[in-house]
Amino acid sequence: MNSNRIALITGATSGIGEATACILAANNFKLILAGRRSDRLEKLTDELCQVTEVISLSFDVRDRSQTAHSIGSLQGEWKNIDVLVNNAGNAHGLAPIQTGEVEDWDAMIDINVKGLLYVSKQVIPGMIERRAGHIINIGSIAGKEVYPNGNVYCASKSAVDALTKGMRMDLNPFGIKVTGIHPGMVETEFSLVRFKGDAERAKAVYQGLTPLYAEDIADVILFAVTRLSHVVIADMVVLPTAQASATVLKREG
Ligand code: NDP
Ligand code: 8X3
Repeated sequence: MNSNRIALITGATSGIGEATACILAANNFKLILAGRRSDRLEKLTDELCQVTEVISLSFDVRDRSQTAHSIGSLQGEWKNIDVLVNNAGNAHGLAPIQTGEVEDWDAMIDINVKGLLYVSKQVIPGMIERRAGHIINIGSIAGKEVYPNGNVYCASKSAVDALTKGMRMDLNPFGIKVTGIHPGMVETEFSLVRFKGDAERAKAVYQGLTPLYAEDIADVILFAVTRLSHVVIADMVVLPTAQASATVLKREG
């Protein structure tokens, strides 16, 4: 079922994307790794080449023509993407709407929403032609619930949730599976990016509780992409045990 399928993973240079690359490689997927940081892409490609066939594409999902050019440059069998993991994304800032930075808003809408659309636009036609494929969109608990100061990030992930449902409907005639995976708190570079490199503030997010780790979400992604062909995991919210909702957390100490 999972032998030699080709998966394109965006945001493969760290966190959930990198962990997903590792687990899919170990499960016989061939990989196309994407992200902006080419040094990390090269390093991961070298590592995973020992396990499976891997190529990488370095592009910024905010740039529509770069995205089209990069994915359009795939040759031969690499054009036949079976699984697309739309994972690239981040939060930028955590501020009330009245003081939020417009640059942060642009980044979140451009990467989390428009970037996901630009990548999907390149991959969907081949899936339609082959009447097969699986798109995994990484949303967030923030797309299911709004929390104070989360405003635009929550809106961007709410858009991912809506797009996931819309894709599932529109691609239904072609036998294409669409899955939304919505993690709660996962300890990655996410908070470091959100707080613009402030390591102390980022560390405090996970203080006093056991968060999810990138491998936990990768595990769920593997589960979703290895169901039988008549089964689609439509939607999953995955939280650490210490988290009951976007705002209810059990911290020790
Ligand atoms: P990381 O910061 O570790 O990873 C983010 C990835 O996105 C990086 O590989 C980065 O690669 C890529 N990326 C960011 N901007 C761009 C861009 N403009 N073009 C191309 N790639 C880009 O965070 P996570 O692994 O935690 O995040 C992965 C996804 O999971 C995101 O969509 C995030 O919103 C979501 N999520 C995370 C949660 C968490 O608590 N960590 C919870 C819920 C959802 P590069 O910089 O090399 O381009
Ligand atoms: C990341 C989880 O709660 O920080 O999407 O928004 S949260």
